[in-house]
Amino acid sequence: MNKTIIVSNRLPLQISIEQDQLNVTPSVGGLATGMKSVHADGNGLWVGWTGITDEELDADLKKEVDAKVKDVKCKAVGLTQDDIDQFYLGFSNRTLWPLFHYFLEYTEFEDSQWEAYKRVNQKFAEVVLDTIEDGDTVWIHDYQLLLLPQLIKDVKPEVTIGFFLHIPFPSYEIFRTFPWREELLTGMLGADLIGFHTYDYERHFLSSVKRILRLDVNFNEITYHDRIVKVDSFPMGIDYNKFHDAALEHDNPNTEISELQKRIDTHLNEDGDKKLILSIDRLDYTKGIPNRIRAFEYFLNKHPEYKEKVRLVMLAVPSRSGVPQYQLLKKETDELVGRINGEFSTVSWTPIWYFYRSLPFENLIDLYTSSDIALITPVRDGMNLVAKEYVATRTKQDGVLILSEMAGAAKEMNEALLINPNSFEDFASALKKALTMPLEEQNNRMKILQKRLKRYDVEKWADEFFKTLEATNKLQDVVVSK
Ligand code: GDG
Repeated sequence: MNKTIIVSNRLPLQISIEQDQLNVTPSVGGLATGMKSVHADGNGLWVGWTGITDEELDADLKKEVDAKVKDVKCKAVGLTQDDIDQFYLGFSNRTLWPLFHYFLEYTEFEDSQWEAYKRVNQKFAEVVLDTIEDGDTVWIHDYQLLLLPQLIKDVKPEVTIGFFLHIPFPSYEIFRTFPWREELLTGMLGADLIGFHTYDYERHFLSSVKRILRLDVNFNEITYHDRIVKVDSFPMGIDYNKFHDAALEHDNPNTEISELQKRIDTHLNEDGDKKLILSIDRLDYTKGIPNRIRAFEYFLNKHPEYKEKVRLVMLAVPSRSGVPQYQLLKKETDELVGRINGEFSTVSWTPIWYFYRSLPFENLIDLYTSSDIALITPVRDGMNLVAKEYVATRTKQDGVLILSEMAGAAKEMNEALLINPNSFEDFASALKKALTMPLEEQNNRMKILQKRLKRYDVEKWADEFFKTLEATNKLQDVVVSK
């Protein structure tokens, strides 16, 4: 029986070792939900890193990890601390991440890190090749594994390979600066289907393939050696029902009220017309956090009548703190929040509530359901699922989403207030518009957004990708038999 193998940098598991006791718990992120049906399928397997380096495991513990991981239909790729430093914190997050998000000034081109990237992609290939057979299907995820499709295809031409990129693919003018551009593109072209969140990323990729590799591109099909590689866009959805149902449960008077919710309620009750503006992101320079804080300051100065009437609740989730730019961003954010709170606070009001931590899912729902406005303003973002989650939790169809044009999600969310995240004027007028928007208009916009997100949820996304992958496979049969 043929099987499907999912490959991502991290396995959808949390593994911890406490007092020599090994605990393995599945993590319930969006990707794991989308992959559920594929993975749960009789012969599904997920390949990736466990989050524990080889150095942390002696032979016995490694055996135990492998066994427990196998129980949940996963297979571990062993990575050393040096791999993590060079491949993950290094090439993936200091080269590919900034370059693909148009942060050329942060992009490092280091030969040694490129070597590590190739070495680790090879490690992933070896684990996959160890279990794969002709007729199997592989679905590879994201920018850490761009070389993996070709590494598998070279050895096993009879397997079907799909690749999905979760971040933007930059324009040709940016991509051409990359020293190993041919290798990276040919690495991706090992796949039979390459998926992006938006049509723009797709067309940027096709343009680089045409101009750098000089290959024939016919609409969205690339002729590469004797194969056809299909390229398409699949905007990733969320687990809509999970968020919507959690919000309904939150509204249920019998549900226990969290400490966070009590604090929020106190704030709202102090003065009936206080409004909450929410922002949630990983603390990443692509998310536009300092600019958002400055724009909020600009708004308070431009519209002083909103002082003491609005509060920005900002959740910044710690991320990649081993990379210097992220440490600098943390410092900048702390200073900005401190300065603005120092400048504007009164005895009864702090303009910004700032949380630098990850919150449990229930608290995320507290924040989504309590906020009148979501202010999601990345300077560049592949998709942005937070924007979609906010919409899914608005069970009364009220609330306003202000969304950056630079997020992939903006392409499907025209009913949000779309802004250029570099314009303080755009911020201020969108905030004013959101704060004064009649309920009926909020309802009308929310209804359309919800309908769309409910229909195209994360399972549908995975389904569409898979169906297209299967069809691509049939297309190959036609090409081969011609
Ligand atoms: C990459 C791309 C693309 C956040 N804080 C907490 C928490 N979260 C959850 C959110 C959401 C997820 O994390 C963040 O997803 P995003 O899509 O917003 O952003 P990235 O992490 O940058 O993801 C992005 C995505 O991949 C998928 O392709 O959309 O463009 O950059 O689901 O809910 N969850 C919990 N506590 C938190 O404090 N439990």
